[in-house]
Amino acid sequence: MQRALAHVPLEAAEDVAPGGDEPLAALPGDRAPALRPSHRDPLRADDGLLEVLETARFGVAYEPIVEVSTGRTVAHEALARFHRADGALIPAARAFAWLHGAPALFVETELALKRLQLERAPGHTLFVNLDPDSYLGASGAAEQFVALLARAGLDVVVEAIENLDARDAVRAGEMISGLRDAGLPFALDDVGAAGGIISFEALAHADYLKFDRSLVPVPRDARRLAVVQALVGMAKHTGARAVLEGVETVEDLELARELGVGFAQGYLFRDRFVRVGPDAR
Ligand SMILES: [Ca+2]
Ligand SMILES: [Ca+2]
Repeated sequence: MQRALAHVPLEAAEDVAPGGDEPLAALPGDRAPALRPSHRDPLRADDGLLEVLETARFGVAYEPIVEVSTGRTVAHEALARFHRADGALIPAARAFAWLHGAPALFVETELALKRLQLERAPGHTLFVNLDPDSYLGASGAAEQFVALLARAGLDVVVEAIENLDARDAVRAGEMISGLRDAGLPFALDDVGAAGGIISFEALAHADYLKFDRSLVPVPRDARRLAVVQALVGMAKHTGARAVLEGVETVEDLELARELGVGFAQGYLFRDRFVRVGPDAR
């Protein structure tokens, strides 16, 4: 599934606060919070973000997805990075929250981000995050995303970010149908995260289930683990592969093994992170 790791070792934290790396567990990933445009002031929201967007100062953090049984990197997840000219990073979640209020710019930005992520992919299998609000954000956007991702010359898996309310769930469903029609595999992201919505449709057809990092911290709740075990058992029947996110320690990796989860992702593998900055092109 994956060729040799030519780019190892580098790094690419899930997110990096201005000034340094942070462990993955503390960070929300590429998932944009449910911040609505009415809740923000566009002027105050601009802490250099507009300039970053206008000058396309984008980067990518690639996190390895590791096969538990062999320790091999089998794929990477691409995470968007927003670099100010002074070198500081604007947190991705903040940037995406702002972009939700500017749909056309959101689509344009996401297309540029995806192009970069595909172009610089460190391996043959790449997981990319796609938000229904960008997928459906403009007329013709869905077709552009599908064309870009399906013709990438890579094995692309689309991580479907599910949102918080019923209307968003409908949009997520629409995106998942579109991806399936295009033959693009998809991963259900952040399974088990508080506030997530998982439909039977999504569960039945997902190619990957990515279990949310909130599952990992100790003390581990026996009933939640039982739910995960049942989902892993279900995945064996549907043919989906399971990924445990937020793996930070060898004990976390052991948890993945015990649960029968085939793949792991997280800060434990930080020596294999790969980062591409805006000036690397
Ligand atoms: Ca993701
Ligand atoms: Ca995730």
